[in-house]
Amino acid sequence: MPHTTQALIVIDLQNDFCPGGALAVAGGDEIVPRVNALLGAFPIRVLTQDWHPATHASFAENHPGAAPFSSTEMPYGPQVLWPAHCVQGTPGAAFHPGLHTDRADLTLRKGFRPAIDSYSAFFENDRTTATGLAGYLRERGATHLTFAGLATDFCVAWSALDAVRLGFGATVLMGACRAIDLNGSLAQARTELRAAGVTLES
Ligand code: VGL
Ligand code: ZN
Repeated sequence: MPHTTQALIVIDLQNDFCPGGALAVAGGDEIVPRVNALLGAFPIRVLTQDWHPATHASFAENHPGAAPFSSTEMPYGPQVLWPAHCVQGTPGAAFHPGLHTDRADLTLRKGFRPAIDSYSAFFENDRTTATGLAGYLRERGATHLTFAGLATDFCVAWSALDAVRLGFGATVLMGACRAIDLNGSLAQARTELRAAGVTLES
């Protein structure tokens, strides 16, 4: 039997994605106790942190006349325009105060390039700029990745899909995630995750 080394990847469990935040995900804060328990149970533990400059191209306010949650064309393809969120150094970009961040081995920041969004923890939305996480996990010997966090249908789904493309096994703990669900994005994400061979568990 080949040996499997498990890593937990907690996606963007930050104030702006929790109730009261700038891009609040319904029930986003409810997953904190479960994620804390998971952080105590995995040998490799990574947190990701959405980390945008105020000038970020994914913010509707940086596109005169554009409404939040509308879509635009970037040089790399379609991009949803979000309310400004997770601006570097602001309270909204901080992790939820109940999250046991001290248990993490690595915090990986993403989305810091002004012109490119980064939903996935592995590649930015141009699908070619790497974050470095794959190299970190390979050097630590990780072979199977378990995902939790926010939001199911954006950063969690894109990360899990990239994990499989990169040759890792991938599981999404749906009950340890919450979704934005923009125009059917949650149902679409479930379909794509299953088709790619990602295991969906509760
Ligand atoms: C996310 C939209 C914009 C996420 C991040 O963490 O799912 N969604 N930035
Ligand atoms: Zn973002």
